[in-house]
Amino acid sequence: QVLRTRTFILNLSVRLHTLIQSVFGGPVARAHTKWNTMSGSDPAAAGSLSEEFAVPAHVEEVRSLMAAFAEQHGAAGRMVVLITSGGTKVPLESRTVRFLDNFSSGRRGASSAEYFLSQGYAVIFLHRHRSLYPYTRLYTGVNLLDCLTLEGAGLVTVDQRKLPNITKVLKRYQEVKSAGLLLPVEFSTLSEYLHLLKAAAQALSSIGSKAMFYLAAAVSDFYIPASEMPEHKIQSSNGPLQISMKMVPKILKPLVKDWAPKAFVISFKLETDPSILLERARCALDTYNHQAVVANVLDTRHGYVVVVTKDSQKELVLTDEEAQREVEIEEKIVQNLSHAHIQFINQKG
Ligand code: 9Z3
Repeated sequence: QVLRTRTFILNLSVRLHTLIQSVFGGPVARAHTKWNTMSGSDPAAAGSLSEEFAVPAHVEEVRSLMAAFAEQHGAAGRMVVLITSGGTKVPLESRTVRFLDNFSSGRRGASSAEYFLSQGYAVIFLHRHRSLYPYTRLYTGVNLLDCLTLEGAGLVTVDQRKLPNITKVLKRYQEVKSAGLLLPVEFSTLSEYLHLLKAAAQALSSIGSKAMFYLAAAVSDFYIPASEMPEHKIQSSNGPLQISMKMVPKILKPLVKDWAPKAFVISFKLETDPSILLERARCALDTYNHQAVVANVLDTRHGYVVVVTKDSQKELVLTDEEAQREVEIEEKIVQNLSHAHIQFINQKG
């Protein structure tokens, strides 16, 4: 199958880490990939995950952190949401110079995390390394050094006019951090994403219906198995590149059926052609049997989504007036879903 570049961005460069994220960002569980040599198992079977996809070296450590987080907040009567956010990276070479990326800035996941925290949830934020992060996302367009003045003798002052609402945002960020309500976990590659999501599902199984999965990450449907991947950088002197990719196993199936059968699970469906969106969303719901699909079109995702469930279809729209007041559609999505989650818990117990 020849690679179609329509839904991917071929990313040849490593993105720069923004200074502001390193200053404000909290401690993060970082995934380091250890490549195994793997071959020929059935990718459709979720049991074969470790055979086809390299296991991140510290998955067990992250699993324990997530399990302790879920237990602690579950015991305190809190609901816990696992948010996935950002795009997955699919390497083309083992010693990776080039990779395929799925489009996602991480804005939806990062802003949703803030609204879930406001609704009283504890949040596990499984996000792509260097994608947008709760609270710091509000300052991504700002060069931090332009906001600071060196006053001498180790004293630095901040120009608050250049960091809108910084006092309020910082206060909220520190409240969330000191209450231990946000657990950030990072992924970069598709393999890391798949293994960490499986570990999260197992870690959250102890709190049953109090767990929500909010799967906003943009996940590749295609990958190159490590056994078929060249070790070294592909040489352009060999002529034009043709890549054959395999289908990624549908992780939602075992997640809903085996790993977290009592949880409230929400997936996102992204299309560029609006005419097939709802049919694709319904198809996902029928296939995976989870609770809801949030359907969106790439160009209009900031102002319009449809929450599709087995027996309902709810359009969420930002009016011009709301957009002007900088209301975010994620506030409406989170309100809708947290309400549905409470009903779900009341029914299931
Ligand atoms: C989404 O559809 C998200 O809403 C976006 C958010 C990625 C569009 P941003 O991060 O964008 O705010 O820039 N996520 C799911 C995308 C996805 O990969 N879905 C798969 C599919 O549509 C699996 S259900 O087939």
